[in-house]
Order: sequence, then C-alpha cells, then structure tokens
Amino acid sequence: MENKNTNPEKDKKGTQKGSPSKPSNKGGGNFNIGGKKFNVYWIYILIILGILALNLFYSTKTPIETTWQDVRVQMIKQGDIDKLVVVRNSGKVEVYIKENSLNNYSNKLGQDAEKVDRHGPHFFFTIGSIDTFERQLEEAQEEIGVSERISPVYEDRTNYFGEIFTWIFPIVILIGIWLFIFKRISKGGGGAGGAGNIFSVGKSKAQLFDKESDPKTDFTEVAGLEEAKVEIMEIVDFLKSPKKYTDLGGKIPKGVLLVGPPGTGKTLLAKAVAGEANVPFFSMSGSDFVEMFVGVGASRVRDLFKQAKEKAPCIVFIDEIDAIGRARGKNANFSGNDERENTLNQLLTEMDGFASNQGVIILAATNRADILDRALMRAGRFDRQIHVELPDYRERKDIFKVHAKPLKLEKDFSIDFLAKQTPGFSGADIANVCNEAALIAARKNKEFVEKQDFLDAIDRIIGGLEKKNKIISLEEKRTIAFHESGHATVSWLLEHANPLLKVSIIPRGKSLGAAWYLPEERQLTTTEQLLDEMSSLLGGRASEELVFGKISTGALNDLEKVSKQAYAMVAYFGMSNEIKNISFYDSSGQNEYAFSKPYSEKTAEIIDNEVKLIIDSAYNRAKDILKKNRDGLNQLAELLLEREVIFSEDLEKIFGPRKSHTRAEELVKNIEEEEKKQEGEESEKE
Ligand code: NHX
Ligand code: ZN
Repeated sequence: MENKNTNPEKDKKGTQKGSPSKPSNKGGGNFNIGGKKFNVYWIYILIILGILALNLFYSTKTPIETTWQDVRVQMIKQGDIDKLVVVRNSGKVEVYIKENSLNNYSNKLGQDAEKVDRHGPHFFFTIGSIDTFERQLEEAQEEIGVSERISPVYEDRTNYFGEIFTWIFPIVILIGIWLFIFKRISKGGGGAGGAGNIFSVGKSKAQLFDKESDPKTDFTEVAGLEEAKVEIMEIVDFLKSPKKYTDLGGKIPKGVLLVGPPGTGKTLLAKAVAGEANVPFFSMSGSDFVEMFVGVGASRVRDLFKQAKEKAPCIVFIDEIDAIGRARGKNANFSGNDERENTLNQLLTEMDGFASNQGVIILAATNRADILDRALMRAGRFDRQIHVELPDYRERKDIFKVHAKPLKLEKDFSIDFLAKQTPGFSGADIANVCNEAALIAARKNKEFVEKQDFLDAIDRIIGGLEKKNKIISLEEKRTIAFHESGHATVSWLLEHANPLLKVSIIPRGKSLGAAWYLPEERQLTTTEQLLDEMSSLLGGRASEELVFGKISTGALNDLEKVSKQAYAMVAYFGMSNEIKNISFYDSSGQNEYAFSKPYSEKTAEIIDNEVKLIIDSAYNRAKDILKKNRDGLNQLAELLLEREVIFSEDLEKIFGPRKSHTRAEELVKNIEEEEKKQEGEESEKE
C-alpha cells in the first residue's frame, strides 16, 4: 500500500525536474494564450506589412490621366477605343484601348507605360456628371460619324484600400490605446516578477524558487535565532519524512506564522527552510494579492493554492500577511474594505480546504501578530507561531560574524565588543552597521576596516548623519550645552539611570545634541529605574530653566518620552499609588470599542493627575540635583562647548565615580578608551 502511495509522487517529481518551470511573464508585451508565448509586436508588424502590400497592389497598375478633349479628338476619331467604363461612384471614366492600336499611344504613355496594365484600363479622365458625359459622347460620335458606336459600361466600384483605411485604421488605433492602458494598469499593480498583463490579473504573483533556480539559502547563513531554528527545522523534517509523523497518527501542521519585529530575519528563515527542505518554494507578499480590480485577491489566493497543490510537497511563503490578514471589521458597511476581507475569507477557506497530508505548508511572516484576524490563527490554520525576537548579545555576535566575513578587518578585531555596543539592534541593523563601517573606512582610504569605523557607523545609524555645518548662534550653542550637561549630570548622579557613554553637541540627524547611553539589556524594569530614567530625561529642561531662567522648545523629544513613560506606568503597569495594580493594557488588540477608553471619566482624571504627580516629582528631583551640583554642571557645559564631545571619563573627573557598577558600566569604560585614542590621533594629524 505504502509503496503505491509513494511511487506516483516520485514520478511527479521526476517529470517536474524535466519540464521547464512555469514561464514567468515579465512584461514586455507577451500574451499567454494557451500556454504559448505570443508577442504583440508581431501583430503590429503584420498589420503594417498588410497595409504596405495593399498599397503596392493598388498603386502599381494605374491608368494615365487624360482629358475628354484628347479622347474625343484622338481616340474616338481613330476608333481606337475598345470600351469605356464609367465608374459611377468616383466620377471617373476608364478608357480601354484596342490591343492593335496600342502602339499609337506609346509616346503618350511615355515613361509610365510600364505602370499601365497591358490589358487596360490605359487611360482615365474625370467627368462632371454622367448625363453630360453621355450627351457629349453621343454628340462626338455623331459628329465624327464612327462606324462602330461605343456605348459605355457602368460600374460601381468600392475602394477597398480606402475602405480599410477609414474603418480598420481607427479600430487598430483604439485597440492599441486599449492594450497600452491595460498594460500600464496591470504593471502598476504588480511588483517585481509579477505577471504584467491583463490576461493574468487573477493569477497569483507568487515567485517560484525551484530546486534548480536561484542560489540556495540554508541554515548556516542564519545566525542567531537558535530557538526559532529548532522549531522550523521540524517543518523541514515534516516535508522530508512525513511518514515518521503520520505513522503515529499525528497531523502535519498546515501553517506556521513567523512573528517578530522588522529586520529580525523572518524572510531569511523562510528562505532557509526552502533551501534545506529542497522542495519548491512559492514566495509572495501579502500586498501582491491586492489589485484595483474587484475579486482579484480571492482569485489569486485560489490560483496560488492550485499551483502549490500541483507542486506538492512544497512551501508557500506569504510575507507581510497583515496586508490581507488584518482583523475583519465588525461593521460591514463601515469598514469599506470588502476586497481585502474577501481575500482573507478565500485564504481561510483554502487553508481549511486541503488535507494536512497533502504536503503543502504555508509559512507567513508579520511583525504585527496582534492585529491579525483571530480566525487566521486558530488551530488548523496557522496553528504554530514562531516568535523571532531581537537578538541578544550572544546572537548579535553570531550575526556580526556572518556580516563581517566579507569585510577586511584590522588585526585583533573584537567582534565581542561590537555585540556589546549594539543593544536593541536587529539583524538588518547589524548588516547595515557592517556595510556602513566598510564605506566609512573606504572614504578614509584605509586598508582595513577598524573598530572606530564600526563605532562611527553605529553612531550614524542611531543618531543620523552628522551636520557639522549647521549654523547655530552662540546663545543657542550655550543652551544646547547646558541642556545636554543637565542630562549628563542627573543621569550620572542617579544610581539606577542608564550608564552614560558620551555627550555630544554636534548636530546629528534631527537633533541638535544628545547624551548617549548604553542601555542595559534587561527583561524587567523596576519603578526606581523608570523614575531615575525620567529624571535624567527631564534633566535637560531643568538645566535650561535653572541656568537661563527660561526654557526652549528643544526638550520636545525628551518630554514626549517622559509623558509616554509616565502614562504607561499609571495606565499599564499599575505603578501609581491611586491606581495600584490595575492595568488598562489590551494585549489582544481586538478591542471592539477601539474608540472609547476602557475606564471611566473619573479614572481618566485620576490617571492624568497621577501622571502629573510623577512627572512633577521627577522634574523637581532633577532640578534639585542640578542645584546641588551647579559647579559641576557649569564645568561640564564649558568643557562641552570647548570640545563638543565628552566622555564618561570627564564626568568621573568632575563628579567622582558613579555609585552603580553594572556590566554595562565597565563596557562604557572600554568604549571610551577607544574613542579617546581615536580623538587623540585625529587631533595629532591636524
Ligand atoms: C528643531 N530640533 O527641529 C530642532 C532642530 C534641546 C539642544 N527646531 O533632547 O534636538 O530642537 O538631549 C517643531 C518645533 C523637534 C518641531 C520644535 C522638532 C523641537 C534633543 C526638538 C536637543 N537632546 N530637540 C535632546 C533637540 C530640536 C524638536 C520640533 C521642535 C536640543 C534636543 C529638537
Ligand atoms: Zn534633551
């Protein structure tokens, strides 16, 4: 039994390898009719050729124009006319000359003799009206007294060429315009690799990575993400040996949802699965389902699943699934998002529709699992969720190793140090740091990428581009210096605040100055830590007020952070006295009454009051500290104005060593020594 089941599958695979993978239509005016490639430009060429041919046919054999006078005086008189054909609808008369009289006209035909058909008509002339012509002909014959009278033949002649021109040509132009517009429309909707023409709007735009095509990604390229890797290895195993699982009566999962912040390597992970499993891999983005035509999304889902089932066992990867998987609206007339919901419904039905042993596994990635429709995540659909988190210190080290591999590094380069320096960085950020470091080193014409280049790259990524040429008045510069010194002083003297790395009044990105911290990587934060951090944040504004007696708009960013922090403490973490242990946080994200707050007006008032209390006390604390350490603050500001960047070492000289001594603190010292050395070297050069 089992053999019979597996054999046809093997056959399928065999033919798959031999047959060319489905042609991926990439614009260029290709029509896919009956599976055959057909270029539109051939139609254009044929039409043009046809027109030219008709033109030639009609223009080669044309009679010579003559006049009634000539006809009367010469042709009728000499009895050379074989017949006269009156073409009624064009008002022309064609003259056929008798064959044995043709010689008489050779000089009249002259050079055009070859153009004229030997059998006639040889000449034509134009007449005013047929009645007049008949009368004139009659009179002429009577007058001349010809022996055999000629009576004209009447004909109606359609001008095929003219007809074609007036009818077909506009139609051809219309069709051309129509095709052009449709091509533009379907191109506009599709991303890279999309089938760009009107006949395939309903086709899925999935990109197929076959066994033969494309360089493979495997798990060795995925650094960090150890737990996720283990989980997802299982998926590979399902595809490779499904029997092992089904024999015990287990069912193979249909869908796996990769959840995690941007840049953590969800897409990379999915690609690695495909590479490892060695099965076809369909990749598409959630937004690829969306098109301006109604019903296209659902049709694309259907097509995707059809293709996938044909290629089973295989993996379907849908990136950014939140584009279609967002929770459906409760109120149908209100949402106005029918198309997206239809697409989602189709996806739900399709996922229900195939049996779990068919060998199709759907991988989907999103960074917003909370907004996904719950139906999507129920058992039987995406029943597995793999959380891909920001890398911790050890994982960052692994990631740095991967991305630093192609770089030419200086000797004794410590990747360990970089990993410690970059808390909160994602894999993509780290890749960016490595690349930026190489670019900075190249700009300085260095032979190797040095530690300092990496530090500069990190600063650049956190703070943005340095803007040394920004015009800042002396007064503003003083304000900035005292603002930053305020941050530095308060954070230095508060035990639980983050350790300070350096203070800079060089404008960077959108800010005019900044105090740089090295946040400790911790999972939990205590009330003390939160409060100390808030005081440090308010230290800037407090310093401005204390020193100058007036405040500036510059504290905007600080105040925003502090206010959010305070509201979170009160409304989410239950950390205030009045609203102890109550949280209004909603992790499900599926709040049916999203517009109303989950608490009463009275509670709202209490929350506001508590927030005000917390912020006021934090501000007063900062101001007190600054008042007590006014000398230090002044020294610091002066030093900052002089040097523009100062390090924690300088603060230690002014205020003495810090109370708290964490792991991060030691690291700060290391980093600082490096930067000092660099500064020294640079000033020596100058
Ligand atoms: C600005 N930015 O946008 C300037 C460039 C206090 C020395 N006007 O807290 O850079 O002042 O510790 C409209 C109005 C941002 C938009 C006022 C956008 C104010 C950063 C705040 C340093 N370091 N603040 C800091 C800072 C600023 C800001 C605004 C705005 C400053 C401070 C921004
Ligand atoms: Zn500030």
